[in-house]
Amino acid sequence: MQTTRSAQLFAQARQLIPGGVNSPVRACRSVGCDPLFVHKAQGCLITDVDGNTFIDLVSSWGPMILGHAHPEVVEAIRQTAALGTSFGAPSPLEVELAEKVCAAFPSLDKVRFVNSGTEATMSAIRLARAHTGRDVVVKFDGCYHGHADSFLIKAGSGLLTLGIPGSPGVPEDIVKNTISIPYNDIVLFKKTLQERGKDIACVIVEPVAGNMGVVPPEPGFLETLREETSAQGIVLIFDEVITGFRLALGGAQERFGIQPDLTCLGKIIGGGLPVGAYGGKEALMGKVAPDGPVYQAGTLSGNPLAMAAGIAMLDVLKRPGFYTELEEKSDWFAAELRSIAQKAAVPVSLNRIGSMMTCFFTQEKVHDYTSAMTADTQRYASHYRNMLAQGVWLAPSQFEAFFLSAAHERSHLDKILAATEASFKKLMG
Ligand code: HOZ
Repeated sequence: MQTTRSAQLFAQARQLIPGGVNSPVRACRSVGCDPLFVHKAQGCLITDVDGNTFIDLVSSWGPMILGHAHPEVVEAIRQTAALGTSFGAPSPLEVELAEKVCAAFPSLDKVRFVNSGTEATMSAIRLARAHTGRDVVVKFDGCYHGHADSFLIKAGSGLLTLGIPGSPGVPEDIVKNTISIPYNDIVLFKKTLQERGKDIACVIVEPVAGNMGVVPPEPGFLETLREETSAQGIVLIFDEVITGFRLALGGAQERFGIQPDLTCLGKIIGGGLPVGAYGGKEALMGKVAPDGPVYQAGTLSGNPLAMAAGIAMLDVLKRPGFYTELEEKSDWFAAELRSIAQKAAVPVSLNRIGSMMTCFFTQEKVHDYTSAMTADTQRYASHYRNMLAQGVWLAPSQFEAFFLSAAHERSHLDKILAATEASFKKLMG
């Protein structure tokens, strides 16, 4: 594969941007490659600046559930851009998207739009602290809630990939106010709340973890979080930045039938443009400025282009049969992958829920951070390179999800499966 132009751009980028990238995992270090620079993407295909085209399983880390450059989304952006790209004042599109989001998520009376998932989660915990008058945040090992200080403790995503589950620069006082416990550990969770309940402002969780690879909640886990937090007046926050509009129109909370107090959204609601959101019932959201004292603001919040892209995307997602079709396709694909792994005798543990999945290179059932860490990252790196050479674009880390979209057709999936079979043979040969 010819990668000269990407290599030139990467050399230039490294002089100008830390690590040559604007988000660490993209540097591809854990898979032993240099990044390829993207020229364009259409449907489920992504083309680099050297003209190599790949079947994309990253889907921009989640948002592209319709595939890239979906005509309805692109048209909405085009028409909106002609009217102006930012006003710093309310516009009708914000109301329309807010209506759609609140209709899809019955736990939301109101929603505030921000610019990223990180902004959503950091604003949500501020609100939870103000509401309860308590400081402590409980999170789960390997979950990732963006890069605000409170969350960079035993965090997933890039921190897990780079082996730096904490970060210098986070004040000790913040670390003291964050408790991180193993995902899916109901016993320890209950004990933590018994011991520290009166200090705890909120429990924040990815209802399906997607940043240590995909790790679904075990039966009873989310139910326990809901029961125990309610009993102690603790705010339960679902970080549905990945799962919102991915696992169902109403996200993981619809799928599991559990309503949190606050929900954080991002990715899909912006149709591929930078958006985040947090929302909940009036009792909490009524405390956000200017209705209440909890301050949070942003020049580009509710940006018209992002709102228009989000509206267009949600309108497609609402069409009958969208999620059923995606589910059936994903189910079939995961079953094929499992059977290929079995035939090739590659020890893998495939976690899937809906259209998000991770193929962990381990024999162990992956149910938390510790079991995720048993994955053979070197083997994943070889697999990544094998797949790239065959035209398949995987996440450059063992500890991320891959996402199917409406644009992945049977022919694409067959090619991915054939490439996987060849890669697995090579790994075992
Ligand atoms: N934290 C993102 C994945 N969970 C990576 C974002 C990116 O590098 O674009």
